[in-house]
Amino acid sequence: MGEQTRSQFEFECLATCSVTGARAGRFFTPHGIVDTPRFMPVGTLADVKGVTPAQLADCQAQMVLANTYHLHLQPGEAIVEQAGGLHAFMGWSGPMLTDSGGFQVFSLSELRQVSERGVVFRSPRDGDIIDLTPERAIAIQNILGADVIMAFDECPPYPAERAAVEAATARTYRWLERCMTAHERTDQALFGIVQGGVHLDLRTQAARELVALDLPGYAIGGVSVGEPVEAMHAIVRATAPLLPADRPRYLMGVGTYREMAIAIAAGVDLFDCVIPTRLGRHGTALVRSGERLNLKNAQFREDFTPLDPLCECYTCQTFSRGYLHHLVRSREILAATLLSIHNITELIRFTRSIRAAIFGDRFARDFSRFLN
Ligand code: PRF
Ligand code: ZN
Repeated sequence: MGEQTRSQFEFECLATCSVTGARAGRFFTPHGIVDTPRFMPVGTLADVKGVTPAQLADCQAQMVLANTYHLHLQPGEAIVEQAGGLHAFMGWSGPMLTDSGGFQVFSLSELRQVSERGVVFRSPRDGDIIDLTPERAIAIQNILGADVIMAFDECPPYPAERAAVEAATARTYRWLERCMTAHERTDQALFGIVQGGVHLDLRTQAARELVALDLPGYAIGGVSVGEPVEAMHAIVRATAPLLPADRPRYLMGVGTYREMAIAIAAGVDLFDCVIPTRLGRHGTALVRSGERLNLKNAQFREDFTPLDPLCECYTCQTFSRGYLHHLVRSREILAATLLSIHNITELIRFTRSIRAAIFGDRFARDFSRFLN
């Protein structure tokens, strides 16, 4: 990786916890700074479902995700390129990250054939045969133009035979080498992904091999695929500390309070998850107690207090639980928007409050209920 690219994607550690491995930092990208730890909302199809970019900014979102798999199927990267790239296409001028499609092919498509070359599958949209290789996944992400692009990986299912996990992990490494060779843009950072299933020795080995490749950032993949949460905690605790302290660490697809707090304690900086928007579309609000409020419930009909009286989001500043109950019951699309705005704000608030606690060196104490 060239000097120019490295300096464009600097990760600066500003404070560390004296008890855990938690750190507060800043990640520089060509489209702005990400203050870490931070939750990143998911905008699969170049939109965070039901939420405009202006609303996302109000939620304190800094970095937003999109998906290679979905955008390749619809509308296709050529359209995004014609629009001037993903930022211009979707109207988000801040930092962006695209996932490679590796995980989505394995979780969403049928009739897939995996070989050393890549993955061949049938488009769930129109039945077309689609061929995704490490080279192709990088070429598409180079065209989309996000600040951070992800390596094309093989995420083994859970449970799986150890031998199968070993093979997927080794293949993920070989695919990463091909991704690095294919990657052409110096204004995009390619992150490697540690696989290895629930096997800590495979995780350790994969992390060591990836670190030797000197990438600008690293992700822990292959978690939250059905394994017990304790297994995920063990994976994160064993893997994160092996990744370079001067690069961002990203735990893919995780966005629950306890799992984020534990991962931050292990030294993770970035998270993404569809939880806030998916729950929002289903009439559910996340609140800081950890409870999930089902707004459909009759108990909220005459409750004219905000979802969370302490929350600074537009929804809580403007509307009552009773009004949200009415919108959910009436199946109004505004319900999804307002609940998604609140839920995204809430998960970002959680990571921001941890960041503030790290600066005050009170993270281990103030968040001990999540860590023990
Ligand atoms: N790989 C990729 N994207 C992902 C994952 C992965 O393992 C996960 C695992 N939960 C979420 N998103 N490329
Ligand atoms: Zn709110």
